[in-house]
Amino acid sequence: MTYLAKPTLHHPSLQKNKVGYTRRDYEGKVSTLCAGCGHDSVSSAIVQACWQQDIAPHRVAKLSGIGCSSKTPDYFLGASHGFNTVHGRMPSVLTGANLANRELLYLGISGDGDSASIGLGQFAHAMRRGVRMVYIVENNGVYGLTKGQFSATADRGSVAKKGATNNDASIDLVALALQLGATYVARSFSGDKAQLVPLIEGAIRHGGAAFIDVISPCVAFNNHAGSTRSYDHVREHNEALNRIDFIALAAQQEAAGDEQEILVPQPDGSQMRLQRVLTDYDPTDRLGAMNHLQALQASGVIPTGLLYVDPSAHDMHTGLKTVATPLNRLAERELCPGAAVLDKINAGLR
Ligand SMILES: Cc1ncc(C[n+]2csc(CCOP(=O)(O)OP(=O)(O)O)c2C)c(N)n1
Ligand code: SF4
Ligand SMILES: [Mg+2]
Repeated sequence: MTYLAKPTLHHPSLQKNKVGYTRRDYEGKVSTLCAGCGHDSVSSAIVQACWQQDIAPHRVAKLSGIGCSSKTPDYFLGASHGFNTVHGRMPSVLTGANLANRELLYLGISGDGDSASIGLGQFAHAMRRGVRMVYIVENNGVYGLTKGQFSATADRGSVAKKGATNNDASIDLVALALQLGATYVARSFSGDKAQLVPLIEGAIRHGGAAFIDVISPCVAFNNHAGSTRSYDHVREHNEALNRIDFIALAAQQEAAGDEQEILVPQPDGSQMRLQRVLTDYDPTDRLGAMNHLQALQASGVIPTGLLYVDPSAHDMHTGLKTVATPLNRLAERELCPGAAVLDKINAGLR
């Protein structure tokens, strides 16, 4: 039942982060998802990442669509702003909120049905506009909430719980995000928190559109033999390309230790250390990444890790030249500067 709140009493000795909050302060209500659902592990990774990144909970806006995945914002960051939108419409509502106030951290939580079917157009435009956000798709290959129909990300040839085979080609959201211009693109697995938490942290720090496709098994409808989104299948075929670590803000920028290490500058002046696992993979080369991923996927591998990052990314506001101050802090004089200013704008458009 979604109204179940967790006890708010904290043990006084719980460790606090730099902004004075314990990890418990980032939790939400008690989850009502099926026991073992991958989505709960993603929620827990979000809690961990926000706490470790010292983000004050009230500085976060979490938005979602419809689905089991889209229910999860109720289960983390209970003290943050939240908006559960219509099915597939999270990206446009998030874009509008971001335009009104760019000072918040925007977390967009969606499912493969929500983003790859009804919301595909919305997903595409949020990526190409470079909306600064952490966009997470909890990808289980099915519509979990409506009892397990194949979603558009289900692999061709994969078999449903009741035995039907999926004959349709699948939509690869990572390939789409790369093609559409997202500047931080990653894939992970809900069962690998050690990989997922730093990927979310990297996305939080990123200066543009960050997309993470998290394979998040549905234990009720898509965790059987023949499924390519089951825990067993993903554990067997998952291949990490790299591992992320962060180097705190230092007076002097560090140099890469060896050729296995790539240092990616962050908007706050710190550096992200990427430890390559696959030696010839360069995550700063968009075209190379697209080719490499296609080749790996064709051989049955599920490549995970930070697949692409543009260290010099900028967001939608840069292109639109919008005012930096959140709209709710502008006074009437700034919002309605008068007829003379309007005349000048009109004259400039003639
Ligand atoms: C406009 C509209 N169409 C269809 C539905 C029915 N519906 C609810 S959730 C859902 C799909 C959810 O799948 P996904 O986004 O993958 O989330 P999951 O439950 O798998 O986490 C659908 C089709 C709806 N709620 N609204
Ligand atoms: S139906 Fe599937 S996606 Fe929904 S809560 Fe249960 S396991 Fe998770
Ligand atoms: Mg789904």
